[in-house]
Amino acid sequence: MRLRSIALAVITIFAALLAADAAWAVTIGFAQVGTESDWRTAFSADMKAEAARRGITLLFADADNDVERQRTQVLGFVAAHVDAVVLAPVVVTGWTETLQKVHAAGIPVFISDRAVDSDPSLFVARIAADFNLEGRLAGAWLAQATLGACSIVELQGSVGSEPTIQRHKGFLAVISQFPNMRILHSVGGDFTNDGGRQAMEGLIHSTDGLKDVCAVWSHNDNMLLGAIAAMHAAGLHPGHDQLMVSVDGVPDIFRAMLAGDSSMSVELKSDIGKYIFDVVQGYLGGRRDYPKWVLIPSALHTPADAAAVLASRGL
Ligand code: GZL
Repeated sequence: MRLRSIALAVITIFAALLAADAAWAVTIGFAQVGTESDWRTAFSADMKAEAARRGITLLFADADNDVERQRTQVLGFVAAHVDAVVLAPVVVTGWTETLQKVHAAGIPVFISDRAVDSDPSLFVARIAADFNLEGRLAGAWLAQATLGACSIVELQGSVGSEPTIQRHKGFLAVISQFPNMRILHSVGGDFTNDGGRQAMEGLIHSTDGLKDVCAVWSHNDNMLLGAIAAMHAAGLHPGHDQLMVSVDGVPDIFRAMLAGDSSMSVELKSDIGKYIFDVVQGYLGGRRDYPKWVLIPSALHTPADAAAVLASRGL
């Protein structure tokens, strides 16, 4: 009996050491889009902090919004023999050959945040919010706020990225149900403050000071914050003469709400490292029942809860 107890104890300790070693020794390559927005910066910081909390060795690559560079960085992870690749792809297209090479190397790929149009067999799962829903929520909020009558200018994110494609589609799907709601002009702003400011400067010029424009719909907060600066510089009154609607829920958009410059933002959670690493480590530990899309929820915020949201974040 005593021998049996000793054997059981040795097996238990060995299993625990193996598990600890597996958790400690995991090396993950994370291919990030860039530093184009406050949301992106927050997402990167969360991934690094969560990896550190879990004892994961995180190889972090910033593509600076350049998909060619990002493809090279992903192949660099293969050469480094990482245990897994997490990819936040700059754009949707052009990933199949790269993902086939990662797959051939026997390294699992997890798509985070944005999306790829490659065969889903080339990645384990995508952990991301529903960008089409974000567009629909923004469209529905605007429809109820304007009783279904509003001429809109749209600030579009990076061309070819999943959030740009789906937020536009979702927004249009809702407002097209209202005969008196229309997008007058769509201008690209690449998800940055400067991009939004420059786009708005052009729109102010081409619409004679946003005459007849009832609302600005922006694919992210940073472009809207840039647009707000341009409108103030032109002596216009964002949030008063035009409703100002966007996505992300970054701290400065809640401050803009409290200043009366922003009307609504659909929050995109940036602290998603825990969800991503749960899936990655679960898969490396043997779990095989993950859905192809692990959905992250979105919430809608207005000036009514802006102060509470900032307080809840200790800001
Ligand atoms: C969406 C994310 C978008 C953010 C922008 O998940 O990819 O990219 O909405 C960021 O702020 O640039």
